[in-house]
Amino acid sequence: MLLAHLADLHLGYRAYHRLAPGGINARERDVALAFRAALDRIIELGADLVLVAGDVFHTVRPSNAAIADAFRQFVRLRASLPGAPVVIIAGNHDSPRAVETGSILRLFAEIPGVHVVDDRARRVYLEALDTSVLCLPHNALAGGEAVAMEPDPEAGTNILMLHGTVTGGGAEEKLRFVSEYGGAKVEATEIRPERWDYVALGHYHIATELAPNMWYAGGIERTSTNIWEEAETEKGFLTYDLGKRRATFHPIPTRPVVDLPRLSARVRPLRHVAEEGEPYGDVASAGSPAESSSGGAARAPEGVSGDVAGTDRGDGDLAASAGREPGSGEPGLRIRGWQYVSPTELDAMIRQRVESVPGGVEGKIIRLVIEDVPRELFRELDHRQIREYKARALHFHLDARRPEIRRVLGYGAPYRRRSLDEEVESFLKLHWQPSTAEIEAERLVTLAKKYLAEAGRGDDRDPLVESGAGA
Ligand SMILES: [Mn+2]
Repeated sequence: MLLAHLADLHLGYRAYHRLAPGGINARERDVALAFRAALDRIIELGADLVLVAGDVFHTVRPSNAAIADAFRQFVRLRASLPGAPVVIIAGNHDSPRAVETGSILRLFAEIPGVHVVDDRARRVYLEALDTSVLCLPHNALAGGEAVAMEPDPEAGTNILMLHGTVTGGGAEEKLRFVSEYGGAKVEATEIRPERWDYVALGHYHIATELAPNMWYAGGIERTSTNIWEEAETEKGFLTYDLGKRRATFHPIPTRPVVDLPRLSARVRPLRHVAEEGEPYGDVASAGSPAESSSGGAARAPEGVSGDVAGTDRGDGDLAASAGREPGSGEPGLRIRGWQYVSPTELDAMIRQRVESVPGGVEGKIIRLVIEDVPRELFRELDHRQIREYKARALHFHLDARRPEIRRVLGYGAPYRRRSLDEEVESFLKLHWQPSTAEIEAERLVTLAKKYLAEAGRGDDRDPLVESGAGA
C-alpha cells in the first residue's frame, strides 16, 4: 500500500499586492497551482490512500474562490483515484476558536470517500484497506484533554495523523525554526512511532523525518510567518510505501524565494581616526546632541525601507548631515561616530548582490538585508534602481536596518554612549529598589540580558508577510 501524505496546504494564502492575470493575488494563485501539481503527481503515482495533516486553508474563513477551487480539486482526486480514500484533519489555521463558527472543512466530507476530522479526536476505519487512521486535529490536542494514542488492535494497518509540534525525543534539533506559532505540543513519548505503521504530521512547514515512519510533510508552498526560513528547502509532499517501509519526498515546482547574503553599510568606528591623531567626536551629525545620548540611540533598529518619497538627491542634504572623511581620500560617510560606505558604494554592493541571483530577479521573491544603514545614507541611495528591482521581482524587499548602537560597545571604543544591555544593567544595579528580598539583582540582570538578546534575534520577520492574512 502506498500512502500519500500532504500537509499545510494553506490554500487561500495571500501576500504582497501583485495580481496574477484574472485579478487573483499572485501568491494565492501560486499556492493553488502547487496544490494542483501535488495532486497531479499523487494521481500519477497511483496512491492507495491520501492523508492531509491539517492547515488545508490559511484562514478559518477562506475566500469563496479558494473554497470552490479546493472542492473541485478534491473531487478531481477522488474521480482519478476511485480506490483511494482521502482523510483530512484540521490544523490551527483552519480551526475556528468559537464552536459556532463551524469548520469549512466539513464541506469536503460531502464528497464520497473523503473523511474529515475537524474537532475532536476520532478514529477513521477504512474497510477496503483494513486501515485505521487515528486523527488528532489541532483542537483535539489544544483542548488540554488527554488523548489516548493507541493503535487499533483489530486493524491490519495503523496510522496516526496529527497537527502540532512534536517535542522531546530529539525533535527540537530537527525542527530548527519556530516559524509557525499556535501549534499544540505533543510529546514524542506519547506517540511512540514504533507502535504505528506510519505517523503523518502536520504544522512544521519543512519536510522533516522524525523517525523512518514519522514525518512532517512540510508545506506545498512557502506560506510561513517567516518565509525566509523556508527559502533554502524544497516544498512538496511525501509518499510512504507500507510494504517496503520507505518514505519518499516528492518536490513540486514553486516560486523561487531568495534571501540574499546580508550586507553591512558600516566600515569602522571612528575611534581609529581618533587614534590617528584626529579629534575624537561626532562629525557633523545630523542628529541633535540628544540623539547621540543613550536614550535616543539605544532604540531598537527599525527598517527604513518603507516609504522613501521626497528623496532629494544632490541637494546638499547629505553634506549637511554627514561629513566626508576629511583628507583621507577614502570615500564614505562619517555619521555619529562611525564611518560608513558612500551611497555610490552601497548602490554598487546592492547591484552586485541582486545581479548574483542566477536567472535574474524576474518573478522571484527576494530579500536583501543591509545592516547599519543610517537614514542619511538610505536617503541618498539610487531609489530609481531599487524601484526597478521591485518592478522586476514579484517582491523585492530591501530591508535596510538602522545602525544598532549596542554593537558599538563591543569594540571597547572610547564612547560614553551605552548599549541597551548596559543601560538595563546599570539601572537594575544602581537605581532600582527590589520590592522583595527574594529578588537577586545579579540573576535579574542575567535574565534581562538573555531576554534582550532573544528580542534582538527576533527581528527578521517580514512585515509584509506578517500582515498578509491571519496569524
Ligand atoms: Mn501550517
